[in-house]
Amino acid sequence: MQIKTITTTPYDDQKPGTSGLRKKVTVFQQANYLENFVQSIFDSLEGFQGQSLVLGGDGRYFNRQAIQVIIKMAAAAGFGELIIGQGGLLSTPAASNIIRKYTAFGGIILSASHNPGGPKEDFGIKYNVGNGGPAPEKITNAIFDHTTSIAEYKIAGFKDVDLDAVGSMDVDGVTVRILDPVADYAELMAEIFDFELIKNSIKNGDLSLRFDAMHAITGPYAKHIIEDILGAEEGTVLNGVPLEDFGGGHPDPNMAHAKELTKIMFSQDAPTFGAASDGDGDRNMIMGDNFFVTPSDSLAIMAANAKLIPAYAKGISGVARSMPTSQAVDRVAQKENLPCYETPTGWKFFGNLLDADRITLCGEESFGTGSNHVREKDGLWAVLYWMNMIARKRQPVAEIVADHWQTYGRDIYCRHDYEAVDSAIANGIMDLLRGQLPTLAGKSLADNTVKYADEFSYSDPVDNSESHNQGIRIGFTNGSRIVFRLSGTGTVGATIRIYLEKFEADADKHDQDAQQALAEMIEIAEQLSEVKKRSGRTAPDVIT
Ligand code: VG1
Ligand code: CO
Repeated sequence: MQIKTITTTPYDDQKPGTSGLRKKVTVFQQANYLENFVQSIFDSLEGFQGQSLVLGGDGRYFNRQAIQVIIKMAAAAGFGELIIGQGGLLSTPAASNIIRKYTAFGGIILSASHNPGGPKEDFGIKYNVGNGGPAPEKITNAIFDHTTSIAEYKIAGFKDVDLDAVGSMDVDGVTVRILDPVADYAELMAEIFDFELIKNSIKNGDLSLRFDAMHAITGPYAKHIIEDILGAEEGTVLNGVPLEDFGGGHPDPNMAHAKELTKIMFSQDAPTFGAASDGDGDRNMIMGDNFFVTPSDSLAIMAANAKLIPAYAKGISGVARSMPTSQAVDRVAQKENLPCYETPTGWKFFGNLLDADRITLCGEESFGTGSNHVREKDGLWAVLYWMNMIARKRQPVAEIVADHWQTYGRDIYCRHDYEAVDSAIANGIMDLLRGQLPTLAGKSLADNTVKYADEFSYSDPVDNSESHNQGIRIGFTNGSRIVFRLSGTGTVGATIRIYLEKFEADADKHDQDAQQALAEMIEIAEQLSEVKKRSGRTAPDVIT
């Protein structure tokens, strides 16, 4: 194999965020930008000579070009085999599954997830380790260190590889294996869920549904599983053709961005079940007939009903949620006597807990839910979980949720995002909050007394690694809570996220609108942070 060594100079902005390195496509198109980062990944790893590397992405603009570069660099670095999704496509959970199933050394996933795509929009890259999950901070920090001093990279001299023909080929001594991106994933789903039951529910009309793939990666997965295997009629999957720019939309499955689905689900003749997934297929939104399920409630309801799903029928070992996720799942864990962990935002923090079998299910408020079947959150899996649950319970979604609240109480929840705020202003807001933390405990704000006010730190119970500055949280004696964080996935300025929640035990008050029920918390949040005042905004950009 002819290997070229190319001299390069460092870029100073290659620090991976919550989920890999995300930048504008134009940033990635700068000379050696992608190459520097990829070489830095390889330089941070040891023992991969002759091993397999999984490669795939969500199909957004720049996916194909990037994959060709990575193939040649991985070959030059000494990987023995490259396992690639046909057309360079793999959903994030499917990539995780393939890493595990074929015992690959790791994988590189190309995606900026829910961020828009296209020549002027976002691209992203992240490294996943051998358990199939996102690299832990120890590795992402090492990658960043390498990017700051990189002086050269190595790349093989062979021609571009044909990504479209399934099969194995030898390219200058490296095996390149192109896989059907859907087959292994569909097989895994069939092992987890009761497909016969779901199929019958669809057939007899108990379960009618729409799935919005948002012109992103889950299109082919959902079409194959929901339409071909489970027999839902053609057209059940909306926007099922992946496009490089997601049709100009924002592939984020929430009511603000999945407009077509939301309109259908809030219409007079809505189906019984509606769902959507994001750019790379790891997020999910769950809806019923004229009803929206918050991701935090969804996680709690899934945990409470795990025994209805074949793969979890024997019980689950524990649950985990990211810190800003509502405490709804904690109530289920308490009742069922299960361990419950609170981790920083980002899926990489669940990996050790899943590997050690301390938890089986986990989730985040940001429309992410998953289990020990892979090491990423999994959008379609969550959708199939709900379909299996509905088929067993034979109840409308709204009733399943109301029953759950009746048993556990309702954690009324919402998140306000202020996007593309000037970074200096956003940092000023966080500093203002930080400065107040020592004085807040015991204080009364409106009718609420502050119980604690701190900045969240996490100590991983499996490997004892520490993560600091993971969000500012203010808890009240009545169980209400406000959390403030800066996003680690945005690419323009800073995004401020405010997470608000309030516990309501009284079933007569469960039917409230979240914004109204949380009005007092929203006001306290502004009083403490001055987000509107300092950013000059009158309202959040997105409310979920
Ligand atoms: C956001 C979410 C976080 C999620 C991350 C990756 O991060 O809040 O919960 O894990 O996106 O999701 P941040 O730092 O912007 O708040 V995905 O579907 O974009 O890979
Ligand atoms: Co995603």
